[in-house]
Amino acid sequence: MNAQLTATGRAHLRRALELAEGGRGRVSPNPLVGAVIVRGGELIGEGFHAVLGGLHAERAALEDCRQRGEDPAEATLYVTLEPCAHQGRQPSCTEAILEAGIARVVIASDDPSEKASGRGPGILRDGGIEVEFAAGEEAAAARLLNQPFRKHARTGLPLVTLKLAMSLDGCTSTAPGDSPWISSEQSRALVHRWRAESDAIAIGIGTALADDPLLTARDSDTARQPTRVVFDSQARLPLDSQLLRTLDQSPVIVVTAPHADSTALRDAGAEIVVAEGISSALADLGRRNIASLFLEGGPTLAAGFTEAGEIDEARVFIAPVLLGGSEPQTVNASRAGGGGVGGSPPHGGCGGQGLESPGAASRRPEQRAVQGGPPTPPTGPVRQAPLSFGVERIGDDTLITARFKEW
Ligand code: AOF
Ligand code: ZN
Repeated sequence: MNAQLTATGRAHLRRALELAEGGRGRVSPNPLVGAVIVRGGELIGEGFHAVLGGLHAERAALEDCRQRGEDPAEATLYVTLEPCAHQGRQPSCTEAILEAGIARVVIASDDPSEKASGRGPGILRDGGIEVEFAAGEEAAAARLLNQPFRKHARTGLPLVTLKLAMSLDGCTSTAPGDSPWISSEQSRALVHRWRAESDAIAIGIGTALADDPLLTARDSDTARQPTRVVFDSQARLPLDSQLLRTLDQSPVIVVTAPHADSTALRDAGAEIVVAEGISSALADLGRRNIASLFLEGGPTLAAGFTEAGEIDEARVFIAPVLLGGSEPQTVNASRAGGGGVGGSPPHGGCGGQGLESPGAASRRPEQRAVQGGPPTPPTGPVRQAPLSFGVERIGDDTLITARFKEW
């Protein structure tokens, strides 16, 4: 049942949502969850899921209650995700809620995973607890909080977020000899935070060859490094690349085509995913518990994912500079790069290969990049309108975020 909550009830849920943020970058593939316990209008306990394998939010809030010397009996529990009913890394939360004598549970979002999907709320109701699902803004915020978890639970695939930085004239890379950066320092800091919040970062082989990037998260708050993924159909990633030399920092997955000989890469310590295309690569990454994939590979990789219909979110920085140039240019991993699954050479995203013709670009990205000629004309619908989007200033840059799917 969807509840019409009072303003106070909604405020408690908003506090629970705020608490849930404390687990960002620390609990994947599990969800971000926050909970507060209220009795007689007074908040007597709060908690969140802080670390993968640690206490679930509900138990953390009950524990907080006890530490404050409060009794949760007859209280209301506000929680951002439906309580679990299974024994996993942690014991079931429904059991703890029943044992504590909680009278009412207000839930902001459902849990679409197979082991959940309403079981917990059902058990609570059977146990005589009043259970309500919130509607409206707080419910929407709770679902948005866990898009990677929700998509992974529903489809087995990671949530894909595309990141690009471009100049006012649509370039996604700078000329040789110029500073390699397009976006401002503040934007780059934000990108490092996003890397730290992602399970994996992907680039194409073109970028890997041109830039020899590290792809680690250099954010002071980084709890764990993302897995690095290279789409490299021919298994050309150099054995002395920075990626393979830093396997002690985080794993490297190389996605190759079925015919490629990846023995040397495997011997060097890379994990190999053999995939026919982007969708099958995503399915494999999902099976490895990668619930979020951050694309940093530039226009060609972006075009491949767009054509496959696999972009869930885009975050694009526009910097107030002109970069010019109509020739393919060198690329830097954190700004641009080439290489879909097919493994194309890098290009600069300018001179007819840039973002001004995304429809054409997404038709046959590999062929386009390999041939280097003008884009092939569109042969079908390619335009994807976002479900929602926002615009903000980051340093000197403009950041456009757009959501194409909601899970
Ligand atoms: C969490 N934190 O606060 C809640 C979760 O086996 P486990 O312990 O890893 O359980 C993970 C599942 O538990 C998760 O997929 C979700 O369905 C449910 N609820 N999980 O990690 C929490 N409330
Ligand atoms: Zn739980």
